[in-house]
Amino acid sequence: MGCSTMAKQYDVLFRLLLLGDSGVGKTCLLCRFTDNEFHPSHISTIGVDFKMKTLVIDGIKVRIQIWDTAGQERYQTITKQYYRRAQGIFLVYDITSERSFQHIMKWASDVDEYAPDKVQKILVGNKSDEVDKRQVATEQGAKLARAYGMDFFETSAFTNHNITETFTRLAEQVLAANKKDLDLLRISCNDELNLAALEEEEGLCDGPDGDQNKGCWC
Ligand SMILES: Nc1nc2c(ncn2[C@@H]2O[C@H](COP(=O)(O)OP(=O)(O)O)[C@@H](O)[C@H]2O)c(=O)[nH]1
Ligand SMILES: [Mg+2]
Repeated sequence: MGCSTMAKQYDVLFRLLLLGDSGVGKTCLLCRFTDNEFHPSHISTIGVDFKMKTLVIDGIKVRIQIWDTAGQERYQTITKQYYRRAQGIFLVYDITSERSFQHIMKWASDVDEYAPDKVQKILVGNKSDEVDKRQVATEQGAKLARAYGMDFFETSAFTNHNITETFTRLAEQVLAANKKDLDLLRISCNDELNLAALEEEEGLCDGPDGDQNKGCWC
């Protein structure tokens, strides 16, 4: 495997996916995390393809590419391809919607079926600011997460509650799950961390130059 001499903007690139029913706040979570913006009135069927953000975890520059669904979740036309490339998945429900919580089981079974075995998952109960409209108790979310062996956060894209924590936690989990591969690469590349080569060798070239955030339509 080649060790590029070009300086990298990041050490490793991971793909994360936002899954959950339409309207739970996936697009808002993403816009809050990457741009610290909240647009209450945006059209819910319109989403972004993906947005990027770099985090530094244990001294490693982790660039995360977070994929949203642009309304496909409504019509259940999310392709298998979309799952296959994911290293981490957010399973998102809305604490004011019992239905969205029940559907987590369906989303989780799709993940089991289509995503790679070592994919990391995290359960997210969004809209925690909506205290009067709550239909799903915190304990219900925590219990489901325990049953699935996932971490769990309640978030609010509106108030910015737990947003950074949730995205960082999943990125940390993905990093830990891929640590063995990263260490191998690190050895083969001597002193230069060139973990992005992992991605490039898979033919998934999203170079640091070509990965500007796509326009957010929200
Ligand atoms: N109160 C509240 N509303 C939210 C929150 N996140 C999203 N929303 C609203 O929920 C609706 C659906 O959000 P959106 O991000 O489009 O959901 P998506 O279909 O899952 O992408 C919009 O009207 C948002 O303003 C939140 O944390 N709190
Ligand atoms: Mg959306």
